[in-house]
Amino acid sequence: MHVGKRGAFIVFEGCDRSGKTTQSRHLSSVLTSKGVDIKQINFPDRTTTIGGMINAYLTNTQDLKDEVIHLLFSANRWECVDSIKKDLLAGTTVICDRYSYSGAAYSAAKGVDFDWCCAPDRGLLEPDAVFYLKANLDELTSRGSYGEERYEKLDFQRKVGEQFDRLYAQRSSYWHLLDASKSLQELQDQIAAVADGVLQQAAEQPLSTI
Ligand code: DGP
Ligand code: NA
Ligand code: NA
Repeated sequence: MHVGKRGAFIVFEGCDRSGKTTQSRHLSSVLTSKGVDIKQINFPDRTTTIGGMINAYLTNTQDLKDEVIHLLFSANRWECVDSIKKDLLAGTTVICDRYSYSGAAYSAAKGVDFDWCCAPDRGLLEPDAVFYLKANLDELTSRGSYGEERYEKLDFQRKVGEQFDRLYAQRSSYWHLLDASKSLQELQDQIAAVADGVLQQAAEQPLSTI
């Protein structure tokens, strides 16, 4: 294990189809080409047993109470915490597509109490940076229709967006707001400009928890 500087924990958040996945992959390849050791992950991690239950819910083969699926999404993050921590301490930068903020935003959008939604994720690792891709829902749908999964409906995505805005309003200093309607190139440049500083700062700071 590499002794010394830890890696940074970088999270991408936003509504479905806001471009998170494209941007997180792009940042991973940019940093990799600069010689940074990168691991890319995403939540939900559908490969675990809990992830399989989440997948059944999202693909509408299984119905679950709002509180139950909420806790499963949180448990899916908890089951990865040790591996994320190990990577960060070994000097690997972890780039993560969705995290606890999706947990709060999607369940609160259904009307579940916001503070209750945040509680199960307390104690998870705190990101060094959150890139919030704020989408204009009308522009997003003009790019094509949503998929078939449970949450992929315009009215629901609007509510999710309101909850992300609420999280942004009470944000910590490490949130970065990005206008998802900008061109891929503009977004890539904006993210890359922030990322170097994030890596440097993270290397000097101990890990903390939410
Ligand atoms: P994705 O693989 O990023 O498309 O995510 C699948 C769907 O699950 C997407 O609609 C967002 C939603 N989602 C992600 N994380 C959570 C969570 O923690 N709680 C809830 N309720 N939904 C989530
Ligand atoms: Na999706
Ligand atoms: Na994704």
